[in-house]
Amino acid sequence: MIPHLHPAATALAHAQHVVVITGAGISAESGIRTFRDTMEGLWKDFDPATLATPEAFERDPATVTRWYDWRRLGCLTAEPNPGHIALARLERNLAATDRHFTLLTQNVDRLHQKAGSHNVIELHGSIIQWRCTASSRTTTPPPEPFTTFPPPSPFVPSAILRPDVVWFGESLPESALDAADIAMRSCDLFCSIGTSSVVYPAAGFAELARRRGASILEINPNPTPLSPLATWSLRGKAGDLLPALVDHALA
Ligand code: BJW
Repeated sequence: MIPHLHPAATALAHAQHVVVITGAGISAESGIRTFRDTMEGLWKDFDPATLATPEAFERDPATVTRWYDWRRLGCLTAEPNPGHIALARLERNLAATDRHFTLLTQNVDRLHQKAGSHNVIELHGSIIQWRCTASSRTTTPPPEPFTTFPPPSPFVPSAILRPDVVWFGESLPESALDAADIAMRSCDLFCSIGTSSVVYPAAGFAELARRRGASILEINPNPTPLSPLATWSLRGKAGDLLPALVDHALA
């Protein structure tokens, strides 16, 4: 066992309601680029302000949908890594012992579901699903590249599709915010995994959980604004630390 895991693993072993929030870092080991890492972040080549806003989509829907289609195809072919799989295993084990587990994810890649997690709340939507700009109806396009940018809506003639994700300046789905709030009311251990903790409102959840009495565990190779508030900050990759932590807690 990695020695510094011990106190956090003990807390996990005794927790009654574990809430986990994940960010792009947990999918990095599945080959999906993160947003803000200095050397390899997705936005090293693409400016988020240019592409991840409703204004950008209105201005240049072709470029924005090309970028999202390229990422959609990458997510569809990616496989969950040991970090995703460890969280699915933790959920199954807690459920089997009448304890609670809630997974809040900022990721749009659906890899948690592919790994077998069930109680997943998608805070920033999903890139696998697309939405009609006129009717808001959603569809799951086939796993081939789009041939028209922006893709036409199958629901309303002359309308187009956009990715069913949350852009800057847009509200998070109300159902997701409500579910997150309810989970944080009874959570006694809050784990923040692979997120830079800079994008709100998700970045504020750990502080909220802490004020409600939960311990905070962070897993990230780098320090974040959350690190000083965390009860335990484990420095390393989610794909290494999560399986070891869950193994130890469930032993
Ligand atoms: C590893 C690793 C490994 C690497 N293992 N770890 C309060 C204060 C200030 C501003 C605001 C505020 N409230 C709202 C705002 C405005 C805005 C905001 O937060 N701005 C900040 C940037 C300042 N928020 C919003 O607009 C939100 N809407 C909203 O609040 O509506 C109401 C409102 C609007 C306007 C004003 C006020 C209220 C919406 C946010 C939507 C975010 N959308 C995106 C794009 C989704 C679609 C897409 O995929 O393209 O979501 S932005 C992008 O950032 C994406 C991510 O989910 C999100 C978070 O990024 P994440 O996951 O943390 O990734 P990275 O790359 O930042 O970090 C990766 C981490 O992994 C790093 O720390 C690495 O070290 C680590 N790592 N390898 C473990 N192997």
